[in-house]
Amino acid sequence: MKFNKTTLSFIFLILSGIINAQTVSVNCEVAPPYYPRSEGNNRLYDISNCWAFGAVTYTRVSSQLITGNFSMRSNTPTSLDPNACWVKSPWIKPGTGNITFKMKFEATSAATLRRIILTYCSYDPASLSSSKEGTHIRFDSISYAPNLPTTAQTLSFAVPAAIANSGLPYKIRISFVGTGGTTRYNMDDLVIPGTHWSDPSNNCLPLPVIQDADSDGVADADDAYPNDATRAYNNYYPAAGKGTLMFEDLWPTTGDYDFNDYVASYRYNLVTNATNRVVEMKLALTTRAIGASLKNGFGFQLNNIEPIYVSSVTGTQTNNASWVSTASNGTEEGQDYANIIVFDDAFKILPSPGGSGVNVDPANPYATPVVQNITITFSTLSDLILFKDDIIFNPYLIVNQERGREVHLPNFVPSKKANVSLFGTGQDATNPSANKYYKTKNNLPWALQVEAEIPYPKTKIDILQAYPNFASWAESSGASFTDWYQNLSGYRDNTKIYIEP
Ligand SMILES: [Ca+2]
Ligand SMILES: [Ca+2]
Ligand SMILES: [Ca+2]
Ligand SMILES: [Ca+2]
Repeated sequence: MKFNKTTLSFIFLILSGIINAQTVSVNCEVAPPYYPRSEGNNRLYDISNCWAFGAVTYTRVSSQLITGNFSMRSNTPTSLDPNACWVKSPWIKPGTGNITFKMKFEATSAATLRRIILTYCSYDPASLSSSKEGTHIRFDSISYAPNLPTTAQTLSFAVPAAIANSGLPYKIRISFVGTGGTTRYNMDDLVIPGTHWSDPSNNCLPLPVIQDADSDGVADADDAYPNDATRAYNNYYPAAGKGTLMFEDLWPTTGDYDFNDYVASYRYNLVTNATNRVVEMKLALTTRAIGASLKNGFGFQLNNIEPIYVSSVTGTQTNNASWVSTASNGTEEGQDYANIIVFDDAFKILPSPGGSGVNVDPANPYATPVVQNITITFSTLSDLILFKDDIIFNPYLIVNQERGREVHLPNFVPSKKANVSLFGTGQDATNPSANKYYKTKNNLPWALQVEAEIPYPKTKIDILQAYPNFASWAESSGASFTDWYQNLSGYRDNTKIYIEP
């Protein structure tokens, strides 16, 4: 199809039709069920739908009709007071566009002034009146003097921007005022863009209003991002507070087993939209201690999530390390699943203030922990949908700039770049066919993830001494002493733990 101005305006008309499909209207023609049509009954029907009339009646006198068999007719206006003679809409959630109606005068007469005044009012639950109307605010008018047209014409007034698409209920009042002479108004076919929001079964008060500023379908009260239609909820891990990650870097040998070669606090937030789709992962990683002489990197894999799901990554600091190759979307090149290398060398994140290591020996100066905020933005393509349960956070240490030497949490799979020939060497008893990874034959791990912010052993102190119940917990594969890390009597040896100031 070749687009020209006509087709474009035609398409625009269709679109505006869709956007403003809803209208609230009155044409005076309908009577309540089981009642014959008459001036009174038809008006009663419209009142039952929450229209209101002040000194305006229905008429079927042919000289007074505009369309159909019935029209509205005003009293003789005697003042310019807009509170005397009017038609008032039900509560409406106004859309955009024009309020239109047809009108004419019953006679033309000199030395008169006639004026139509449009006002709106908001819903005021604190109002003492039973209608709960706020103050009426004038937004438009049209005056006739000295000539009063006696043939029907269509008047059109824009819905004020202050109330259009606000999501809140308003009433529109059209007042018929004037001075001099006896000429009355006839009106018909009033149409207001918007949605009927009055409840006839509740005194015509507004239906409950659910505020949803960004129209994403999640009420403002439940929406963590009330002005962002692409985001709705935060989902934190851990749900409250921070967790702790601790690594031993001499894998596949157990080394001094002090679990402080890299220590970080973490919390991540999976930001989901109104349909519970994950749009973003925001990881706050706080490097607290480096009890290592090796220069270790850190990264994580999102298990089973292919790199194509990721559109961008920010907040990493890999300092152009030669072993880090990053694709344009921020994930590591050459991986089957999304891997994010957070840093290449922990000492570049938290430099040593003196002495060996950082924050593991009370004799050395303390370095204030450093927070890194990593944001992964996921693709918005419709065939790449992730829900929060799809995200499996698989953090790992990369030992001493050797890309293949990965140290993972117990029973977490290695990335594609891990050197699997190290499995089964030293004390490692990894057995992929039994889904056993990164554990000794006694099930002791080289990495820990705890859903609480806990202290770690001082340098060269075995965690089995600092946390006396750790061995029972690990060797039972987590069956006993699930609370081994708690600060309970007999659970920690505080002389063996590094106390952060
Ligand atoms: Ca009519
Ligand atoms: Ca919302
Ligand atoms: Ca939102
Ligand atoms: Ca160690």
